[in-house]
Amino acid sequence: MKLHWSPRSPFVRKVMITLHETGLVGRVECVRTVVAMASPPNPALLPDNPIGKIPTLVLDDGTALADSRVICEYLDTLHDGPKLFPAEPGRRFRHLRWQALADGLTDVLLLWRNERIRPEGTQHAAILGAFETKVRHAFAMFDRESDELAGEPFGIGHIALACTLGQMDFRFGDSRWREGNPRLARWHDDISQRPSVAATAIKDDGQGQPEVPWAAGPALIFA
Ligand SMILES: N[C@@H](CCC(=O)N[C@@H](CS)C(=O)NCC(=O)O)C(=O)O
Repeated sequence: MKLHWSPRSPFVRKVMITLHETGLVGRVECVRTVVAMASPPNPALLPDNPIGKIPTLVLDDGTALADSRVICEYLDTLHDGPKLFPAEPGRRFRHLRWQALADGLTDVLLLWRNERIRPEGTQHAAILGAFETKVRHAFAMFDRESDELAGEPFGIGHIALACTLGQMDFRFGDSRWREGNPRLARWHDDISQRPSVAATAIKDDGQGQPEVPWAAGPALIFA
């Protein structure tokens, strides 16, 4: 199988954690595929994914699976270990709900950063304000649910949230989110020790678009 991959994508990271957890990491060839929302789509990716997003997984028969949710669920069918998408409906929908909210929050973080690094005078205050409100509320919700997260056997909900929080640290490193969300911070510290999570920490390899320094955005204190 071939994975359109980047070391700095939170959604690709979900797939990488799943590959480590399921013992399938050796079955996938990772191909560095540069994408950026505000740039022309990568022509090497379009034949496999017409909407130009990563992760995209190309199976050995040529079928291309798009979207981390679909890819992770597919990979979970290929092994006999503990399932990351549990079958029992109560547990399954707990994980799917966390995944939906965490992935949605990651989407907001990507869009928020794009808006924040636009040249001064072209940013939309209403959009910036709405993103900040959503992020604050989502962090508060996950903070309230930290005990439930810690009590639930590891699964896709945890994977998605670990990737969201990793993205927050990667792109909003000075946000001080831990100060206002101490239970979630403890949960994140614990989950970050897990070998699959530690092995897949987001890294910037400098490929593709020049990185806009974070300092270009207005100061953000999220505590
Ligand atoms: N819902 C998708 C989101 C994937 C996504 O937004 N990936 C980003 C990279 S982190 C991307 O490909 N951005 C390029 C673009 O939007 O054109 C998933 O879960 O895989």
